[in-house]
Amino acid sequence: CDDNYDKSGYVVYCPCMGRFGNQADHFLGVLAFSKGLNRTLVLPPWIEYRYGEPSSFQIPFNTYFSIDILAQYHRVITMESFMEDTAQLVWPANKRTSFCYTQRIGEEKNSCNAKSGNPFGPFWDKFDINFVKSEFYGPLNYDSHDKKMMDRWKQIYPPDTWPVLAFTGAPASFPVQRENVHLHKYLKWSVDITSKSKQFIKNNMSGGGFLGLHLRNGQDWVKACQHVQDSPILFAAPQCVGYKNEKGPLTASMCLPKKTEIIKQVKRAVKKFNNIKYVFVASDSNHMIEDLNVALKDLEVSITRFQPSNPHLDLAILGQANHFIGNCVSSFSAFVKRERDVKGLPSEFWCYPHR
Ligand code: GFB
Repeated sequence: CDDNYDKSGYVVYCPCMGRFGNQADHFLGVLAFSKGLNRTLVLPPWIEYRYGEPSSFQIPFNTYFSIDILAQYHRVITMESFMEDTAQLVWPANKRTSFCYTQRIGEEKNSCNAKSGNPFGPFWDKFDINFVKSEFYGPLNYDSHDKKMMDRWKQIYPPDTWPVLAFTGAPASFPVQRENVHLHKYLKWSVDITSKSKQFIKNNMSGGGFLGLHLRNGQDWVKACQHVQDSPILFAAPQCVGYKNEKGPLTASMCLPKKTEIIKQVKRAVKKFNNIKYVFVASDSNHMIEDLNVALKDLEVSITRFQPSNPHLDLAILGQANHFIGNCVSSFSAFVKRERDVKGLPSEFWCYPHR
């Protein structure tokens, strides 16, 4: 029926920056922003990159997360449903404006160039979306905890004239704003991810507790960690050192711990939690299985990993560990830490706090 849409409007966006951890940080901000504007949030697919593939892939939001739980916090709809059922009513093809803070470099002058480059183009193309206009929303910002700011958005872009605000990139900060961290409690794994992760734990780690490790150590990370000295709040580092670096400093070992540091910290954790019978290792590159086997042989623990590599199952398994050691700087680790905080499970970080 023609009336079956949200008169308070919608927020649409492309999660166009970074990989899963970055997109998840942004997501919590956009959730808060949509609530602040009282607009339905259109849940975008997650954007993924596969080794050797030039383009990006879009994975429906609910492949990984339960929508029912999110709906307990705020009105949401998947991008697939929105485009199929609602867009023709509220967002006809000749009314599609892209929002950006200020113009973006691309083919057109004075434009958001919302579809220039990867993943921008493939994202909107997936839904056959083209934009007829750009709207620069600067100097407005997306701090949903600033009520005056939210009121300005509502005044300048009222939903009857602007039923859909479609953002070129996530209207949210990275890393996630401190005030929005708690929203992670509405991000629950889908039935599929939950049951696969539980099955793995049952098949491979039954009869004892397990320690979860996140080892972020691929070449991109080695390079990124070279910036630690000039960037005291690099990526997700505020989760350890504070948003103003008040709990600093950020050290090279926190970003890329040495093998000796890893082994020392793992041994200490296994001894401290005396129910640990397994060590589960997640990594983008080197799982250090052999090193850990040798180093932990007297502690009677088995070391395991998920194969073939699956980031979401790694995350879901780490979220259920009896104890977790993660990386201060990685937003992938930050995801696990937030989920564990929601559940009241303990976590620590490589080489932090400084001893
Ligand atoms: O998630 P993410 O934004 O975290 O990006 P960071 C890292 C990606 O690497 C993940 C893979 O999305 C995964 O695809 N990855 C990392 C892993 N750790 C694991 C793991 O334990 N298991 C598996 N299976 N995959 C930042 C980027 O990464 O790294 C920044 O987001 C930038 O944009 C920087 O590129 C260098 O915050 O760790």
